[in-house]
Amino acid sequence: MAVSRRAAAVKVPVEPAGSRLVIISNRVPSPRERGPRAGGLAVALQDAIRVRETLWFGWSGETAAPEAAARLVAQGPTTYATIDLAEADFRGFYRGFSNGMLWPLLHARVGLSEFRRSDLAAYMAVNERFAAALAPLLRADDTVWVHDYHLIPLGAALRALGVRNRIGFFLHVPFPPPALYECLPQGERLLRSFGAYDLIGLQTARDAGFLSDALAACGVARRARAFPIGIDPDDFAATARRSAGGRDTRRLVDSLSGRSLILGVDRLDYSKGIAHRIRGFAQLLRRFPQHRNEVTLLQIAPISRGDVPEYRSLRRELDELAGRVNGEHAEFDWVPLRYLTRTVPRNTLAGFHRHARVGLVTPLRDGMNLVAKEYVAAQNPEDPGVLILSRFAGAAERMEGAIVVNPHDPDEIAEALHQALTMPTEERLARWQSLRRSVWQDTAAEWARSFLAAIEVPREALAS
Ligand code: ADQ
Repeated sequence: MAVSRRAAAVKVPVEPAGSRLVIISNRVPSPRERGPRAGGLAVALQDAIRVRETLWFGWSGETAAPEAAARLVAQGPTTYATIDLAEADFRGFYRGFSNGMLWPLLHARVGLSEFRRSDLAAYMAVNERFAAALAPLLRADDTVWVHDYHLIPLGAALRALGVRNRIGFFLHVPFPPPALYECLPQGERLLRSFGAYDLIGLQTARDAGFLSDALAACGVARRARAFPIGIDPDDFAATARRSAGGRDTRRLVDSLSGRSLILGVDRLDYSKGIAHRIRGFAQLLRRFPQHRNEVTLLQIAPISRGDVPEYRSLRRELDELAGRVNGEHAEFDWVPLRYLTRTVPRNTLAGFHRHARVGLVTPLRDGMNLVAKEYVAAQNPEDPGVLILSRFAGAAERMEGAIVVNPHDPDEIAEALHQALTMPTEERLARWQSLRRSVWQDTAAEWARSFLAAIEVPREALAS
């Protein structure tokens, strides 16, 4: 592994086979994280970058007085290039505009969003800094692929520096209907910056439609297209099989004493609808008392963005709600809800998924939601569990076979849970077969392949 503080010092193959892929995401996994535990984008892109020379550029995750040039670390065919952010930039760009304004807005929670002109200025400035540090590293035939809401104006900032490469953009989170998007002050400025991209991808046809409408309304001649992200289902299924026989899953199973397991797995985020889910579960216990002392809901929700105020208040709300539900329903030999804010390793989770009779995935709004796909991949084909899925997860657009619910109605969640817990085997098998087809069709590898195939066409064929 070669480590260098300067671009010029890094050795790259003189004449690469084919053009290079350049990925830009807000966070670049640190060398320690780059492995089976990395999750997220690293997993989704692993097939694309395994065989192709790749430059992966982004924020190091560190706050420090920034240097102009990126730090480079080469690992196999991939070179990771990172820059630090100044503390003030981190606050304005990341905590402020990206996570305090854009995240809630794009998840249709305008009431939670907080706009400050200084945050928007930091957001634009950091995107310009990214562009200035990246541009000298680019080669003429690189394909550039920008990821997610932190970096919407990056393409335009690169163009302003004279970069003429193919540049694509993928938004991992939803896009709201134009009437909501309009709430964003200076929102047209961001929309116009989409005009710099040769290809714009979103998770679902519905979100692509909303963004295309917003772009058309402000005169940007670009249409967004749907590229549903997925997982590596064979890999996750194999991990689940292994892990289900391991020590942690056995301990979990023993502790349930024969009760059915309902499983929720999320980052602790208000978009995931965790409080609504717990209320739905409590409603199951009230309305369908035959399940009392027969089921356990295990909710695993490690803390994320703990320095953003809304996330701290969400945590307080969930602490109180979990205590109340257990106080009301627990018996001396049964605690209905197990609520963990600690992280559980991915491999262990895979075994838990396999054992869960019900996968309960009820976000209020979600770009895709990969947990739903992981739940399906982890099941035992002879005796699969049932997926309950919010209609507001992007995953619902192509996952027939789930019980689809509106998470705003606790009674609907309760009824779906009752249906799932009492579902005859043939129906469980038929639903899972249908879900399996979709998870094995819309994989991570296929997502990356189709996006890159759509952008790596002759210039004149690129959509305008
Ligand atoms: P996230 O909001 O992070 O991602 P999601 O798709 O549900 O959401 O999960 C991404 C990965 O994180 C999955 O591999 C999942 O297993 C893992 N994960 C989630 N909760 C976990 C937990 N408690 N412990 C360990 N691992 C956990 C964003 C968008 C999503 C979109 C993805 C990918 O918000 O809508 O599906 O990007 O594009």
